[in-house]
Amino acid sequence: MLDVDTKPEIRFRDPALEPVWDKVASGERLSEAEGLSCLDTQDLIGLGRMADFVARRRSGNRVYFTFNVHVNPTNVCVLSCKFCDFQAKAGDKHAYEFSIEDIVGQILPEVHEVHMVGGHHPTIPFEWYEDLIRTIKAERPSVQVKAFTAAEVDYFHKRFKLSDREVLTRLIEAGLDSMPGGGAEVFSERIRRELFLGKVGADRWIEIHHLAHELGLKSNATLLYGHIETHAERVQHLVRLREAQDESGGWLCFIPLEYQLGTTMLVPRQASPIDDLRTLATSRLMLDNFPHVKAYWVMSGESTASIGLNFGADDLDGTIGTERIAHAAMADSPLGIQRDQIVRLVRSAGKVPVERNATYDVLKVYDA
Ligand code: V47
Repeated sequence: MLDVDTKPEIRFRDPALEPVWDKVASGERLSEAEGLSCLDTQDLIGLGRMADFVARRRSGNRVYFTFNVHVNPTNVCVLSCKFCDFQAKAGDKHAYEFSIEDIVGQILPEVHEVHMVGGHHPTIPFEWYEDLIRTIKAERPSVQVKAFTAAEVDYFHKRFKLSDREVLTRLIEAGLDSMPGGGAEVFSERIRRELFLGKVGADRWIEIHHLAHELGLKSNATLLYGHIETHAERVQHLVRLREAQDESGGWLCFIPLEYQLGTTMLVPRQASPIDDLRTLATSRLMLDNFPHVKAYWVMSGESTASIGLNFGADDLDGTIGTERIAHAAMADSPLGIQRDQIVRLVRSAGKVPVERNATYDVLKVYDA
């Protein structure tokens, strides 16, 4: 185990990582150029040891997960993001809309978190979403609701002509507990124009999260990588998030999402496990003000995610139930996994599994 009080010796194959390590060990903030050195390095082991050091300095030996369920109320969406296989247009054969009853039926009473995001539906009224949260909270009182990305909040604002504050306040009054990190994609105007025109850009995404933080919600943040973005754009995304977190302190966890090719095929090949690990480790090193970094097993696969627990990640998301977004894009991970399997993955990385809820209250520590 690394001793986090003294600076352990790391023999780097890449000399560009030496000055990075000096700064990391003394708790100094890395520059954009240093972030790029991390993402570009061939010295995966050296990079991983630094990121693991930082993760241990923050979380000790602990790796967090939750007993949760992902629910996607509808895939009907007015947008046509070029990376998304999940969306459908009304009338498509694969279009669906769950009723509130269907959704509550998907939530086992004993789960701790429901993660709920969906398409930008053209006709569902705002009151339906309020009703949905209220009903979940009434029928599943011990479940925390982590729902609606900043992109959905922006859509509600435009479609229902409500201020962001009104949208968020009404959702909070209905019982919303926290916000997921989706919809951030890549904070690059070039990529937004090319891949997700019509959806929030960086400024709006951050503005909505900042307002949520002001209203007392905690939230997460994501980066969709492994498509047409450059390494420089990935690092710029991290720098922008770090600056935003300096202002509000309301983000709990950062999740790099590996683009799944599905039928959208923006690039010929999926990101490699090495790229996944480099992205995870660089995120941990750059985001010095984010409490947690998640290895999202659904998109990277279980094997890479479990190795990621030694490359800076201290969170594995959760059991998930039935995942639909990545699996619409043909992810080859299972739809959901058992608690036992998560505990096994964490232990095999030499760490201690800790069960949490959406806001990171500790529910159970799985001591040996
Ligand atoms: O915003 C869409 C992404 C996101 C694809 O907050 C795709 O704890 C890969 O944000 N390949 C939704 N990704 C998922 C998400 C998330 C997941 C887990 C945990 C949390 C959290 C948030 O999925 C979207 C978009 O960026 N997405 N299509 C695709 N083909």
